Amino acid sequence: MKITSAKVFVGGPNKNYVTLKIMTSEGIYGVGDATLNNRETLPAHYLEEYLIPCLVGMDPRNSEDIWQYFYRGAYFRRGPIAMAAFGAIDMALWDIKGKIAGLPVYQLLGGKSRDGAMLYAHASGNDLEDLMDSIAYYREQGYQAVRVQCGIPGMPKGGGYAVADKGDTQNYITNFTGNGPKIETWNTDKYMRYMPDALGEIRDRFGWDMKLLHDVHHRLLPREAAQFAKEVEQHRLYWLEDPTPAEDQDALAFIRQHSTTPLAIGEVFNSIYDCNKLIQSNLIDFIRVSATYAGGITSLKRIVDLAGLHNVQTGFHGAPSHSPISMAAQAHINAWAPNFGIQEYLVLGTTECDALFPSEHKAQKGFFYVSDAPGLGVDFDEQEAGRYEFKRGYHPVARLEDGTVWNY
Ligand code: KDG
Ligand code: MG
Repeated sequence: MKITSAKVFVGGPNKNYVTLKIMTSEGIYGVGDATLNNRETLPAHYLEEYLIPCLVGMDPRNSEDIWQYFYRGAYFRRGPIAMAAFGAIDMALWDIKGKIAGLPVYQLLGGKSRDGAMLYAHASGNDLEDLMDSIAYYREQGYQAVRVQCGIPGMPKGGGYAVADKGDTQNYITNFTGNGPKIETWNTDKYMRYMPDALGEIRDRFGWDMKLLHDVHHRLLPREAAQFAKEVEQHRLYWLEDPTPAEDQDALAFIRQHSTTPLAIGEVFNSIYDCNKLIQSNLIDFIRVSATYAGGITSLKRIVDLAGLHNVQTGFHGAPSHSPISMAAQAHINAWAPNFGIQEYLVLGTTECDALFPSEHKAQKGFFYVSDAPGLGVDFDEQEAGRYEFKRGYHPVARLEDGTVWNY
């Protein structure tokens, strides 16, 4: 069995999804996702110009060897562009492997450890009341876990940390204004004064059964994050996400010394080496990597196994920054992983997205039920893809009130 050709498509409903399709001599094909949010053309070019020419003629069943060949062969290792490109190839090869075996990918990983995987939704609002309505809406839909973000009084409305993620599309294309990204203003003092009590009010309104998650989006300094984590301990968050920028991993040790609020990190990580120290030193509780940015199923499974050794649970990234193919790859790992925690969920469910990526996977009442179709269980409709073209988009950039650039 040989790989005969591969194609890359860029585009989608309100998102530039980067989709790889690998064809084989037996007529079986596999699909993978290389959507690097707001830098989408880069993994697409990497695939087209460097990787696909090497792939043609390889045996698609040797997914581990192919992963190592590209990872070590690049010489310059890691990085989100390369890892997204390798990730797409790896997902497509697992898809092919499952189709050859006639089995869903979770069976190749070790079978099911659970029926449905718990999801969390993004509840958000321009102010606290608006956020309360959003939480109530998701609770009515059956969700038992929500990420809660709201606008902060005295800060401009629509801050990315609060509401850019509202809705199902997370349409970063609209953040493109004139020559570049939208600018958002951030004020740590106002946030620190407001948010802990707001979390308390949410807890009072919705009780202890609702799992509450909160994402600081890398905005605090270590001492501020430690103080925040200590103050919100009483509200028993399911997790506090990205309290500080993850490059400074020692900051997590400092936060840990002051609080037992569970910490979730890793949506910007792209390899096991980014997670290694945090996991082995028990500095985090949830690992937030994704199949796309962290190099596919082969690489993600290694991270999950390492995490399991140290009682760290999974909480994979699931914003629509990457496509339903990546979500499907994660769904198979979620079905199997003994240390599964929770899955972020916003991707599937829009009519256009479902038409582009048809699948039998189901999100129902706050749980994700993986399809039993062979392979990843998600397809890619090339004809439908013809409706879309690449549109440049940016993440917003955050600045303090005096103009200083801050962490988005
Ligand atoms: O591309 C960046 C987004 O995926 C990110 O802003 C979403 O923080 C995020 C989250 O937790 O989903
Ligand atoms: Mg996040």
